[in-house]
Amino acid sequence: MQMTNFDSLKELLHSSPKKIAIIPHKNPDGDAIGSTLAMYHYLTQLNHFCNVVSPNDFPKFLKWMPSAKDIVITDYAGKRAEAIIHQADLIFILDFNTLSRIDELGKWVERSPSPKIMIDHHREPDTFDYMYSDIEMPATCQMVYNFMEQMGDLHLLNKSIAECIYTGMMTDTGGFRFRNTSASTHRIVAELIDRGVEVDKVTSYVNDSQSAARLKLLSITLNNMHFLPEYRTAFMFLKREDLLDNGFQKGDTEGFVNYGLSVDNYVFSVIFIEDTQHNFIKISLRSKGDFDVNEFSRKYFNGGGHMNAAGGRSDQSMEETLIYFQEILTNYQEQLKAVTL
Ligand SMILES: [Mn+2]
Repeated sequence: MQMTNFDSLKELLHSSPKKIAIIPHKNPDGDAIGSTLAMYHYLTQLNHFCNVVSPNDFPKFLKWMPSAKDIVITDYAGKRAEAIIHQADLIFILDFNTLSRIDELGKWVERSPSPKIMIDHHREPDTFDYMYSDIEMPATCQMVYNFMEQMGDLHLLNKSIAECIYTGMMTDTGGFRFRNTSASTHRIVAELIDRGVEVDKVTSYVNDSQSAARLKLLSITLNNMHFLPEYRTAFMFLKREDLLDNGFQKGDTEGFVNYGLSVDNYVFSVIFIEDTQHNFIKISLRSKGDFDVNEFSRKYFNGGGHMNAAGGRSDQSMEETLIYFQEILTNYQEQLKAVTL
């Protein structure tokens, strides 16, 4: 376990009540909301005054989570968010590792003299007062469990915490299917079920609350899918007018990119989505095996992430971007062919 300074943090958390701000990354996903709410329910039991402060809103399929309605959303309540950060004695940063990922919230955090605790599984973290960084971990939620264990507080893991941790572990591992799903992932899940998680209920809340808009957009995306068997690659795209015509809301296209990896023997999938407000294209990249999309995206699309999941962007038009992508791909034919599954 790569934790730094955690003995002094243990003392800090078990002394007098403190005001604590807990922050997920922008456009929070299941792991970001799951880990921050789990931490919230844990630290509240230690008698601290906690607030989860998100840079912006989060998708509907996470709104059922215990205390999700109490999350302070900076986009809607900037003054309140700023006051919470300003008054916080401790600041938790979960599921991200650089303050540039939370916009203006990051500036307020930077200005705060209070200790910052980062727990995250992404690469190349900035430096914080307390850090638990491990890129082998499938989800920050799994790290929150380890953190509670390290703090000697697993007896406080109640049903609410278990549901939050389970949600993050399930969503970040694609339903316990990705490579980083480990034996310890399943051991922890077993423990979470013992603490009251109803697997069918959580799965249904997360997966069966899709909007009609999302399914319409999915059908357009699949229609726009291009198959490149010689590269074992699929790519797809969504244009701004398709998004707007179908009542797109944030989060609606989450996970679409994974369909490209469901093609037999394919190892690389990319989706290009025009932003609805600004002139750029958001790119999501997924791979199987040892094809490193983090490196690919860093090199060509100003992004990054993990070995098998990364994001990026393009400031060119959709047509130019798709041509550019297919040109780059020609340099990777051998490498893509060689990926073993
Ligand atoms: Mn995560």
